[in-house]
Amino acid sequence: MDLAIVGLPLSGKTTLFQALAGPHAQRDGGRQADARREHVAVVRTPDERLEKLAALFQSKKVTPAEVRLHDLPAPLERGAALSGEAASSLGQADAIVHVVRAFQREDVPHPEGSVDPHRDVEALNLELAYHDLAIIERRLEKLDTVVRSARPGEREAGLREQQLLRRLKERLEQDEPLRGQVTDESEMRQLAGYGLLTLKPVLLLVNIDEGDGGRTAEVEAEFRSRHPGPQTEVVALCAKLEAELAELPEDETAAFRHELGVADNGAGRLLSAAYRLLDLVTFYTVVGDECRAWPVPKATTALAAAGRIHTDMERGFIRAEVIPWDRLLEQGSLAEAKKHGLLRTEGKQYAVQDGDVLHILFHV
Ligand SMILES: Nc1nc2c(ncn2[C@@H]2O[C@H](COP(=O)(O)OP(=O)(O)OP(=O)(O)O)[C@@H](O)[C@H]2O)c(=O)[nH]1
Ligand SMILES: [Mg+2]
Repeated sequence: MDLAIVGLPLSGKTTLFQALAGPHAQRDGGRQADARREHVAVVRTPDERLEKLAALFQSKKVTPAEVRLHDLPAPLERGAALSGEAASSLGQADAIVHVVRAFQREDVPHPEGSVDPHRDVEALNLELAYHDLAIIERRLEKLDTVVRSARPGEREAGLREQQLLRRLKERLEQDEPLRGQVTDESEMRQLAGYGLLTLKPVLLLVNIDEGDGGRTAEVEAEFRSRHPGPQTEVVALCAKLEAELAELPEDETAAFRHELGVADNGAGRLLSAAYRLLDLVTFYTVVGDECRAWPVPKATTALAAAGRIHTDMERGFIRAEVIPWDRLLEQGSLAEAKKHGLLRTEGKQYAVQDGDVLHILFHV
């Protein structure tokens, strides 16, 4: 999964990036980070289920699901187009993490002169919408020529695309993002290569004050009602605090969180929200001495899941043995689960459920 972090200048993007990726993430190969360039880090998804399974099987290798995070430079000034590099990286992301500043801090001046997160959400949304509008307008211009010079059989497709793009253009002109506007799968495929940013699921990350850790639920509810929309999630956390906690040894952080009144792990909450946003489920495999987590889209079949693991498994698929992770933990071993008839046998079309432990039987 690729998540691109965007936001207005000084909203806390890099701080969030460091909170998620750890304190060393930004020092690409020891060189001091350049704030005007993109930085990428691979983050291991915290996963309690995986850890418990690994402990049960005494796995030597534990492989969690990975998320690639992209810290993108903010546009240089209000209304300036995104840099080509940032736009292309955003265009390839699975979801956008939109960081908005809600923290007060005298020594970090807000570029607009005051802290007003709702205004800032709209400002960045507008910028992304302009970006999409420009893409659509360029494409429509090209299509005009294509349709005029097309042979009769090919004209149809061009006209259909024209219709679709005109509909989307209208939405953008009304300041509406494209998210949720395209439900037809073939239309979605048609648009896939265009890098339309407001079409992507978005996670609104409200960067709150250190002292507001106890108010996260309230802040999230407020932003959800002020910025509703399909494929939108809201998470409130204090990026600076989370970045500081990420530097501490893990066994010390729980006590600190308790003391500060910030209950859960902010990075974990953000990543869970991203999984929900993208409608992903996670299945597990235990093979040899490796225990591994695999995120896949909801409704993925056992056959496709096998293909994720290895193409040979998909080609030679015979059947899958399946058990929910917590059932397996209760039973203590696969043999015990089998004895009690809890290890189910499923075929190619079985829709993999969140938390399933899969054992794929296949021939090569
Ligand atoms: N008090 C407080 N300060 C924060 C928080 N998040 C970020 N900051 C501070 O705000 C300043 C800017 O943070 P950055 O993470 O560099 O912001 P950015 O969005 O990456 O900035 P640009 O890349 O320059 O656009 C830094 O001094 C941070 O320490 C927060 O949650 N609370
Ligand atoms: Mg930055």
